[in-house]
Amino acid sequence: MEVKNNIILALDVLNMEDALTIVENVSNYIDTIKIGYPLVLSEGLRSITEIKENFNCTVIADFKVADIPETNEKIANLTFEAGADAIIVHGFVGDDSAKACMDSTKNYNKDIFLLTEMSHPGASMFIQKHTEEIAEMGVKLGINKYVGPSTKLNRLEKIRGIIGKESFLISPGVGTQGGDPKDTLKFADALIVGRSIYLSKDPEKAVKDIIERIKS
Ligand code: NUP
Repeated sequence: MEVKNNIILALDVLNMEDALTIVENVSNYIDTIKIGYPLVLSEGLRSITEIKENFNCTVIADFKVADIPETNEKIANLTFEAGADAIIVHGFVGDDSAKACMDSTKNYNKDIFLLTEMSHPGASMFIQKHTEEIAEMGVKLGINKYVGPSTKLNRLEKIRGIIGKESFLISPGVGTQGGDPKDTLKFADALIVGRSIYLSKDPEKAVKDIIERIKS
C-alpha cells in the first residue's frame, strides 16, 4: 500500500461542503482519506462515494466493525458497495467476526485493517490487555494491515514486533492526542491525523508542518 507523505487524513467533519473543501485544500499532499461515523452519520454512505468521485484517493472506512460475523459481513459489503477501498475492523470480537469481513474483502477485492489497540487513555482498561493476542490472531488469519496507537510508542513497537516488517501499520493519535509524527513513523507506515489538520485555519500548512517534522 502507498500513502502519499505517509499521512492519512481523518475526515471527521460533519458536512459534505466542509469535507470537500478540506480535501481539496490538502490534495497536493494527501491521497488517503479516512472516513468514519461523524461524516457518514451526518451525510450518509454517499459521502464515501462522493469523495471517491471527486478525488483520486484511497478511502479507508473507519467503522470499527465489531458485531457477529453475519452482521459484520453485511456492514463490510455495504461499505465496499459505497466505494470504500478498505475497512477498519475491531479485533477483540474474535476470529469469526474478523473472518466475515475478510470474506467480504475477497469478494470485492478490497482491504481490511485490524484494530489492535486504541489511542485514548481508556484503552488501558480493557483492550490493551489483549492487544498482543489480537495482533497474533490477525497474523494467524493472514491479515497484513493493522491499526495501532501513536500515543503509546512502546505498545506500537510491540504490535510491530508481532505483525512483522512486511505488514502495513497505520497509527492514529498524532497531534491533538499527543502523538509525534516522526517518532510514530519509527514503527508505523502511515499516520492518521484529523483535528490538527481539519481544525487548522490553514489545513495545507498544517500538513506541510507535519511533513517538515517528519523530515527533521
Ligand atoms: O485508536 C484509535 N484512535 C483514534 O483516534 C483508533 C481510531 N480509529 N482513531 C481515529 O483516528 C479517531 O476516531 C479519529 O477519526 C482519528 C484521530 O483523529 P484526531 O485525534 O487526529 O482528530
